[in-house]
Amino acid sequence: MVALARSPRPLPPNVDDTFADDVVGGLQATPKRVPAKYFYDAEGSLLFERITDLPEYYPTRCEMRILQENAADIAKLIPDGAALIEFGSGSNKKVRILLQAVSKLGCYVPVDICQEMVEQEATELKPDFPQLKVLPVTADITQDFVLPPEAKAAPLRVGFFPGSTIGNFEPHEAAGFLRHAAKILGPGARLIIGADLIKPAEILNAAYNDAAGVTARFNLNLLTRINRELGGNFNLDGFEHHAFYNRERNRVEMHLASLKRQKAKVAGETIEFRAGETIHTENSYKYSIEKLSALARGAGWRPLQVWTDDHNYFSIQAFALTDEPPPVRAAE
Ligand code: AVI
Repeated sequence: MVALARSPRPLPPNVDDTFADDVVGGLQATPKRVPAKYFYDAEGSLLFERITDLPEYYPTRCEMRILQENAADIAKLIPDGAALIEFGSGSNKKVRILLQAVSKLGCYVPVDICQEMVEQEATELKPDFPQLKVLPVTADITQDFVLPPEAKAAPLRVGFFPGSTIGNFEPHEAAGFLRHAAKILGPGARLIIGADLIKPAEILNAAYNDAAGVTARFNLNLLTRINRELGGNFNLDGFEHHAFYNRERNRVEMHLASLKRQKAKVAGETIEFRAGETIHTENSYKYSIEKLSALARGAGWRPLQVWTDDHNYFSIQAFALTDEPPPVRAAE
């Protein structure tokens, strides 16, 4: 993403400057783009929850089924007294399956950028897991953050990163995240990752172009958010949701395509669109088991075990930190 000097733009009060810089910088770049993390305002988070229930969107159902069918096996990787750290925890429905299967967890640390969400989900676990020490942390999982002392003092830390969120990183960012997780979790750590697998294009195209149009609303909500928070004037009728599987790069791309030649103002800047020009809003990479293993190995993780569903649509992959330090890489 282009780093922009902070400009004295006429923004509505309380505007988040990073959001403004990322959006304006992305819309002034060629091709135009906006980082996918900005989908998740309150409305975007609700729409994403609806996506996870859509008949065409298989990942959540497949991952839940893999967790349910293999919970006892997966729980064996989480020894007594261990701290379970969930990266980007969001809703607690997946971790509940693990929590029911582990016997004596030291503590559970959900980490999420949204303080309200992470605290509310932690509170909701209380009635069902009264003995469990839940220590929520509000942090951006891609940045350094400090674990609570109980988690640091635990004999072992196990990371949990479900949902195939790793697929929304560029591959070099995914490798960077795996190295960063190794540093946060420390010696002897284990990591359990949910990752979507490569599969026929028809299934992927349907999953991101649902008949009810919820994914289209999720994508277009980004423009609504920009209009509201950055004083934008996008005409939502002038843009259309486009999603397709890019076979060469093993990723589903989401775009917002301009239906005509038009202009929009964002944070005081005028952005021009050609007819058919798109804003690239998301990549969702699909991995083979081997490719993710190779990425993890490069970050210092040794593959331990893999679980998949009957169709091989989705995978849960477990890794352990090797003793050798991860290879040093140039800054990403
Ligand atoms: C959150 N993430 C893993 C979803 C995905 O499938 O890449 C986001 C999403 N975008 C459109 N539908 C769902």
